[in-house]
Amino acid sequence: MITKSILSLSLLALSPLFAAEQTLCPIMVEDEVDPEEVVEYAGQKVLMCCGTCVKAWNTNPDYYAKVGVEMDLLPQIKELPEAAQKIELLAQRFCPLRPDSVIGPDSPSIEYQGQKIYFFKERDIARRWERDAEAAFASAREKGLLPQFDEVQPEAAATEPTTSASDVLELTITADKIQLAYDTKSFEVAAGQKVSLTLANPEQGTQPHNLLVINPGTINQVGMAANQGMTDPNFLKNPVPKSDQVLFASKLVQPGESDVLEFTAPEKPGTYPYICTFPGHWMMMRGEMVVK
Ligand SMILES: [Cu+2]
Repeated sequence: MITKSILSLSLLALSPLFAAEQTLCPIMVEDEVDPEEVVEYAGQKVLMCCGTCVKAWNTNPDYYAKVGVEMDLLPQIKELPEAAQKIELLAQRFCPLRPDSVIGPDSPSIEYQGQKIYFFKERDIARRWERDAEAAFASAREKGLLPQFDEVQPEAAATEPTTSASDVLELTITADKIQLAYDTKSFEVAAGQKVSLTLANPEQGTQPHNLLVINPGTINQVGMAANQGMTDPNFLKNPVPKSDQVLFASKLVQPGESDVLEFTAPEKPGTYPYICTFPGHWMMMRGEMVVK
């Protein structure tokens, strides 16, 4: 027994997975590090692949450290310094022309269709982007490199919490036409506030959906109960599982229809999930009602 545990301990020490060594550059994230290209950060050595990356890092070490940690590229940094923790990362992560190169707030940038686009190299802008900006933009968008242009979620406007519990919070949550998703992933409500929630299913939708507000931490329990009814035609007409965890449930809404669910928010503050319990949908189709 003792021999065995000693053996597995030494295997552990040998395994690169456990050695927590940095192997890839945090800026050109597909390139292996060069032990000569090194910077100090928060008392740790951070390796780069080349001098260009060292320079880029030095324009904003906290920013790149945070990106590197988020991408699991810097295992030697166990905790980011406070300055880095406070930084809000840009929506854009990589250069649209060099998808392996991380950009930062000090990278060269242009205004395009009302948004800022960052590039890894200044000279790429004239040489590669401006030659055919439309094509370059379309290609970068297709690759998901410019998330700052993703549609702004309508939830921001719809989900402002009303200030007083005596007002009715009215909101509409719309199911996606194709994907198993609600357009609103989260909304806030005051404890005990009245809520009038419209669940809309667009005409071009292909699936029926409902919306159940359930007790905190019970998604799997309620979801699995719904899956049980998958082969029961009666259940599928109104797939609300019999469970004490279900607080409020809409009707099953067919494409082109909607249902208004009226209820009073729980008195107990917390995060109450809402899910669609048409069998199979709950895995993806969910959001959170935050009771304050
Ligand atoms: Cu659904």
